[in-house]
Amino acid sequence: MSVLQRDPQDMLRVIDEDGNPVGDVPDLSDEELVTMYREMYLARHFDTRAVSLQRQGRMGTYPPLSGQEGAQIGSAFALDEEDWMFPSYREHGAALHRGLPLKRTLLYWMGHEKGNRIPEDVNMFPVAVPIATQVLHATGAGWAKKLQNEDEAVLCYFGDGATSEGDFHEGLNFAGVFDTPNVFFCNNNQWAISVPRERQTAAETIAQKAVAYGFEGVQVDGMDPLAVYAATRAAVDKAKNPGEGERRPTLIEAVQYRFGAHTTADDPSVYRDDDEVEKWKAKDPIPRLETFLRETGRLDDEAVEAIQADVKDQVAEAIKAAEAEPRPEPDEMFTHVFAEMTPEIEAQAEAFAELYAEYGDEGFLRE
Ligand SMILES: Cc1ncc(C[n+]2csc(CCOP(=O)(O)OP(=O)(O)O)c2C)c(N)n1
Ligand SMILES: [Mg+2]
Repeated sequence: MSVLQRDPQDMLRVIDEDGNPVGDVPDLSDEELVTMYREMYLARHFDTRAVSLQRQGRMGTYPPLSGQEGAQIGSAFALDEEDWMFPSYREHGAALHRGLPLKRTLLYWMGHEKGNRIPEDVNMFPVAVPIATQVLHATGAGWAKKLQNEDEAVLCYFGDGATSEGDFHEGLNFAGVFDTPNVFFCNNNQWAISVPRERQTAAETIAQKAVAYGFEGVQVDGMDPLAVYAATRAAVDKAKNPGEGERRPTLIEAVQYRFGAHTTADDPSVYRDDDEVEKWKAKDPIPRLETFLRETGRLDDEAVEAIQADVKDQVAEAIKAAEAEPRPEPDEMFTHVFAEMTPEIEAQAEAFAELYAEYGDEGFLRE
């Protein structure tokens, strides 16, 4: 039986909160499992450095991902190279697994337009800040792949808050009707800025919404990277090669928690208790996978130390390279919106140029 053929209320789990196996460990080599751990550790370290850069005034507003590494790396791991990924604004870990250089992610959040330029050989779309809009893009891409007879799956990330948008419903409904090769991956991190999960929907789970669209929905422990991998891999396989009578799309709800603020412009202490944060920190995906790997003889002190040292160097180098880029000119924000400027954007660029000539940086930076 496929891991997808389960009740949407029956959460899939492979390792428990202490790292003990409680389900079928997916068929990954020792090397792949250690790489998964390394990338999760890298995402966490990158995140810690990025928040600290913002606090030092060396970076713009940044959305932290700590707590969500298992969901991001576990799911990205399940994609084949030719598959496509549509991120929201928090998927720095998944993007790094896909091959987006860390420097690009840093540049984007430092305000460089070129940070949003995805290398030709990386099958992912740019960051989507307007909530849930990428769901429509992903469904459209999935439909295109099907019409072109391409054997490719399209995975789309979005949050729990995004499931209240019309775009979510339209994207999933269309995917069901047209049977597109999509994997809809909901990072249910319990909060949409200050709105808690229970104010988002009266439904018991987000996974069960798939039933209304006519395809499978599965709830998975999003802080268990192996469960996330297993569910996503099954969904990717089904998207490309459905069994008799099966629909291609799947909705995965990965239940997890954002440890930090929504973005560096947010103060979560005004809307949630430390007790809640502590409760979820006990489920941290990184020590959990580490324990499993150590206890099954795949990782030891020496290997962990080597990974940690290597990751620190890699992130430090990316920061150095990003900071070495000349500051972007403010008018660059108009240049890359479309391949060619529309008349409206041209008018905005001209108005900006006049104001800039008159007031300079001072005029724009003044409080
Ligand atoms: C269409 C739209 N409405 C409102 C916002 C403002 N906004 C930014 S993030 C956010 C909350 C999103 O929560 P969720 O979907 O749970 O994702 P998370 O940030 O938790 O990863 C909102 C309302 C936006 N970016 N786009
Ligand atoms: Mg959320």
